[in-house]
Amino acid sequence: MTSREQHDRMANAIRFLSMDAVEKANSGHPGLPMGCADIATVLFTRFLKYDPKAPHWADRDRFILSAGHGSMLLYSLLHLTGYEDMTIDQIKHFRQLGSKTAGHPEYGHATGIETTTGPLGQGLANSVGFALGERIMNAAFGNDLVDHYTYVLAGDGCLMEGVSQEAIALAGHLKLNKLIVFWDNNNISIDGPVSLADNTDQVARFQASGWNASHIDGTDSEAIAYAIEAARHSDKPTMIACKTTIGFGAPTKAGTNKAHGSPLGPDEIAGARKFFNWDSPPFEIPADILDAWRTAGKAGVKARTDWEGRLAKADPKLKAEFERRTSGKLPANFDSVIADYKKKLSADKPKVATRKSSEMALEVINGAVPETIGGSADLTGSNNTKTSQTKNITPDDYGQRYVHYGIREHGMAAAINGLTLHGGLIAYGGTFMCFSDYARPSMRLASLMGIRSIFVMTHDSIGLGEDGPTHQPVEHMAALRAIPNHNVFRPADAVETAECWQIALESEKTPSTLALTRQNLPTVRTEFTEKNLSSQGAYELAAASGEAAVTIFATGSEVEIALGARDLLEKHGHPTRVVSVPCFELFDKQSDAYRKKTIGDAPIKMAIEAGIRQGWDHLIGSDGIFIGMTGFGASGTIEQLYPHFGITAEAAAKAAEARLQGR
Ligand SMILES: Cc1ncc(C[n+]2csc(CCOP(=O)(O)OP(=O)(O)O)c2C)c(N)n1
Repeated sequence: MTSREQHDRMANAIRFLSMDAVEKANSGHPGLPMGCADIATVLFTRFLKYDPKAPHWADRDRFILSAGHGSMLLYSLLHLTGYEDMTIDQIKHFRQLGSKTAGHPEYGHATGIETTTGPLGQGLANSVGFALGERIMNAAFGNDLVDHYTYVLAGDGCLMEGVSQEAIALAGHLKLNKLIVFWDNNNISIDGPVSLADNTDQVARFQASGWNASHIDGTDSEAIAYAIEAARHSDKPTMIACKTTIGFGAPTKAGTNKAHGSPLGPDEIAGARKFFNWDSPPFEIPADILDAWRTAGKAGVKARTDWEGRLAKADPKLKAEFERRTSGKLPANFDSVIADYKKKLSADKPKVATRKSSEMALEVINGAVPETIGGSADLTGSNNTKTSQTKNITPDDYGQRYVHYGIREHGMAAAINGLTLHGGLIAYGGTFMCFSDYARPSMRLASLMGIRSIFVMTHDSIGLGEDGPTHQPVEHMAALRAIPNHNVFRPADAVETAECWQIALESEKTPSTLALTRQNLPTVRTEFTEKNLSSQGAYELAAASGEAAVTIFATGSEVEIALGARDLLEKHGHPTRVVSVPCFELFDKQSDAYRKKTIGDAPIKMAIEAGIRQGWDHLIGSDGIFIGMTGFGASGTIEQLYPHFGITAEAAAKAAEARLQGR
């Protein structure tokens, strides 16, 4: 049992590492680590199940620093508890180029960082996915293999962000009782006191969303321990409102916004050294305190080795499946399942919307890949995200595979990231493409983290018809393509849809968005190919009858229009080829030779996509012809809208011919 004095000195080690690292970097946020050091010390020395020597241990408790600006709190903990890659040198190089100690915690930089945080609210919203993932994996593999908590430290900023409401409502609804959130209740944000902008009774708010919530003194180690103990035995998620002081110990800046986000300066730091009676120089931890921390960091070894013993003794099939799923590898027969399915599609030639093609592909995928977890933000029937295998996950049955996320696109995307990061699961969720804007902050983070989150975005153009311009994406393809490391797919038919799903599932380090139509489309890939042609990003779908005068590039629903335009142009004696472009990002990754060959050297290059032109010039050149949208859409039938906006085979052929004649 740690004495109060020992606890205090251990907490002070966090405080000094943090304030000294910020000082050396001449940038960063000392206030949060200084205020929350007691909470972190109690958690990491008395409750958290972890082993720094086995940081990827599947059944570890997760700790998520949602208030990512307080990154030095996490880095200090990782160093003190003995994570090998978090050396004192890394701490000294806080925020420097090439260090693991980035300004905000970044997933993949150092072990022990469970998710990237910094955009406030994201970590809290991810944690719903982590906690749900734990319950789903527990239902699949039992208490012996999966039984852990998800702890979160969130600040005022996290709780003010809208996504937090989506997250806490979902967690409360799903009764994720192993989710425990500490709120750093310090009444300070950047502009000053929180009361400048907010007077919410946070405890009442969480309680109203189905949580346990109570106030404690966030510097009282016994109160913290008592609250955690109670939370661990609760049948609801728990929020512990911890009264703290930002920059605790800094003589004049404590309790003020001056301690939030800039170095404290030598005088304040000297004052803090006096206040805490801490005479070690910067980056030196007294040997007995470092020892105590390292001992705490070893406390989980027994739990980890016991767990390994249970895994070794588990039924061999269960063990193999657990290991496969947590390694992120797909079942061995996955590729052949998709190839067989593609063969069938090329023979059947269905004429269905790609959202329906997606459902058909998912029916096959969900049958072969038991770790997929589907969902939708209240548009299940429109997004076609549910299949025969995916029944509803409820608080009484986590052993199912479908999440009704409610009308919470942002919360859904963040939870998908959390499910993905938890491990053992492949999560996808749907909404209307236009509302990808509502999910975008989490989609961007999926890309930054390099994880396999999958976003299903249906109703991908004016083709959705009468719902009108509020619902018609126009700039969304361009906007999503602008996110680095994000595969944005717009498949043209059922075969391409199956191929795009295959790539999405196989892309372990890149999230995917599938842009899917509401309107029916013919099968254009009528000849079976074993090879996944969509994986090249773009490929020649129809060759010209002679030396090509025109190349038409198109995506999704406009591939049919491109083929129609080709027919007209060929009839008029202009050899024309059509290139289907299901994914810009993947095409950009092809060899120069392949790109050159696919773009070709036809004198007229044209692109057809029912969205804005932005991004297309790199295929058609700035003098290429673009058939698409130049502004918002309109309400009307699909039969009216395409001609109204000039997106037809006739209009495309006419534009090409006009250009040919002008030559
Ligand atoms: C989405 C988002 N908006 C704005 C910011 C910039 N920002 C960083 S910290 C912060 C204030 C947070 O206040 P609080 O959570 O109370 O943290 P504390 O001051 O207690 O450290 C803001 C606005 C951000 N990181 N993320």
